[in-house]
Amino acid sequence: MSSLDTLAPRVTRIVESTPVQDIHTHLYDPSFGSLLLWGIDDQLVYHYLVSEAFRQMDLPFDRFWSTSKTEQAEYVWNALFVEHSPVSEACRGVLTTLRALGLDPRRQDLGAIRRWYAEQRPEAFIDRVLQLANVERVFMTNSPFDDEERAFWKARPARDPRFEAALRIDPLLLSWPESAERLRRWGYAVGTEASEGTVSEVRRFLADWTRRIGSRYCMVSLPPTFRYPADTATTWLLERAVLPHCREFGQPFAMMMGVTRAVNPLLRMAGDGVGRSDLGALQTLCAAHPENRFLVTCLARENQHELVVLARKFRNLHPFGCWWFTNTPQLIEEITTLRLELLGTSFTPQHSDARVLDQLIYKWHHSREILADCLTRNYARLAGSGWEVSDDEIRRDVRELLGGGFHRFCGA
Ligand code: FIX
Ligand code: ZN
Repeated sequence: MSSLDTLAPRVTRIVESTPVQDIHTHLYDPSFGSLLLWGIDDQLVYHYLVSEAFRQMDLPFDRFWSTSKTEQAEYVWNALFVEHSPVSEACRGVLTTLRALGLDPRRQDLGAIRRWYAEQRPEAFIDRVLQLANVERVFMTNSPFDDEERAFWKARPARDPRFEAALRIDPLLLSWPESAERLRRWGYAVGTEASEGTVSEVRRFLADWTRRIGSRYCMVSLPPTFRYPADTATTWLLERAVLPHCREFGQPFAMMMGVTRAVNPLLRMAGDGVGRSDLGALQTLCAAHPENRFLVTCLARENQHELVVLARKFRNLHPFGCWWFTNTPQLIEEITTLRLELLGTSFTPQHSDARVLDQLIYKWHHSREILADCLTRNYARLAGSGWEVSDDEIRRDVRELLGGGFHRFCGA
């Protein structure tokens, strides 16, 4: 048998056994207690599923929101798993997760699954999930503007080294006058205009939080209307505070581009939508700030090709992940193939965006399967040109894609 006949299983084995650094999630260090979500009900009320469930239910929005989490989970379960086949990616995710945990929703009803979860000890469960997902490190999304989270940080929690911090600053960049007010309340002497004093106080705020939480990078999500440069607070805050801050701390700035918040506010967190971003803004940022490094993901499928082409032009740009509405098998395959063909291995194909610990299992199981397929296809083409890859070379490439490249880009 030639090594080509065994290529697919070799690649699959290596992709499955290589631990991943999950570079963007909404999970929390276990010491944050109730902020770290896990269990069947939290999986079922995941906003991806809630928006799908509403399409199948007549229930008024406020009736749904007025019920407890347990009842909401039952509504979702009935609408998406009992009354219809759970074919969507988010539904299948719940099934992949349960199966990996040894549960069978075809035989065990929701009550039985809940009873199984009630018997799990959190510490052991966290270890088990990380092991099943083969996740080595989880990057959190940490917002000083979130009152609940801020209170935890102020209490100086003992940290779990598997959970890394990342500083989220959407309100700072996107709702400046209101955020200025909050910064003032927290003891930072900022005005609303771009004076020297205000800029240096915003930098002090960023530095304080970066140190307090041990943040590894700074990040924002941006609407499709984002323009740069523009006559906006976002532009001067970026140029004079955020980008200099990232340079001072030697950290990348992550931009998640293309989300329109609250397209349907009745859906609450499930109500955000997508729009095509102006990547001319990103091009200008990369060109004008060569000393800064930009980690970028785009929500719109229509932006993916342009993002990859820009990354060929600017080595201070590192594309990452198949974000949210692009985190579906067909699009992951398309985007990952596009990136491999135009960037080689110099990108990070996926992040999980998990909000519930258990989701790490399905997000990584599904993504690893597709990554292995894409790599196998590319390596087979290489073999056709006379270059057969060795296991060591595959291992090196996969390590790079599952976190090594990200670390180097971060300057670690
Ligand atoms: O802005 C973000 O980080 C998004 O990932 C979230 O806002 C979004 O709700 C989400 O969970 C997407 O996967
Ligand atoms: Zn996210």
